[in-house]
Amino acid sequence: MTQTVILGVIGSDAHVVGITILEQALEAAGFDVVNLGVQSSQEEFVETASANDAEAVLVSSLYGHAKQDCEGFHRRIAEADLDVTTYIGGNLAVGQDDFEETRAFFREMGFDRVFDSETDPEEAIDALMADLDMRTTESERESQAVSA
Ligand code: B12
Repeated sequence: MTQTVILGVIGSDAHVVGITILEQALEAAGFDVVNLGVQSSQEEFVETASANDAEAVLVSSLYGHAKQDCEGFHRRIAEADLDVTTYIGGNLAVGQDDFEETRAFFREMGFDRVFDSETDPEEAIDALMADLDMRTTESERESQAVSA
């Protein structure tokens, strides 16, 4: 079964190259990708994920305002009753930061994985395949338990 991934650049950010590369790599890996493009709002991510019954939401941010742009994002996801894996990646803080602090911040916010601007798309795809397979296995186990 094809797995659907929602991809976009959040907030007022207009850096398009990274998500274009990610979109192509994800499609080549067999994912069904809905690319929201740049300057996408939290509502657009959530509504599109819901409308497409997506398995994952991938947020990109380059211009340094990701912390502000993602505030309340996971609350909206919970309110929409979405069961999605969430990743964020790019240049997530202003200037030269300690990336481990940045990663911890976004993990605390609710993102399942946090990627820096050196990320090779294949790294994200490997992680996604592992995470989504794990989710499938868990739900398969649950339905087997129910029918047993
Ligand atoms: C090109 C560019 C622009 C172009 C964008 C053109 C366009 N439409 O795309 C223009 C000139 C418009 C621009 C504008 C600005 N820019 Co600019 N820009 C860049 C630049 C030079 C390259 C970005 C790029 O295309 N990289 C190539 C792609 C392939 O790499 P990438 O975007 O990093 O994406 C990869 C990874 O990050 C990762 N990734 C990204 N997202 C995600 C998401 C997930 C889930 C995952 C897994 C991985 C992932 O995978 C991608 C593929 O490998 C960078 C500097 C740099 N070297 O990165 C600055 C940079 C991003 N820009 C910066 C800034 C500050 C701005 C402006 C605010 C400047 C200003 N004062 O106006 C504006 C913002 C405008 C806006 N509204 O967004 C800063 C951000 C600083 C920060 N975060 O602290 C940077 C880092 C430059 C710098 N060193 O200061 N910019």
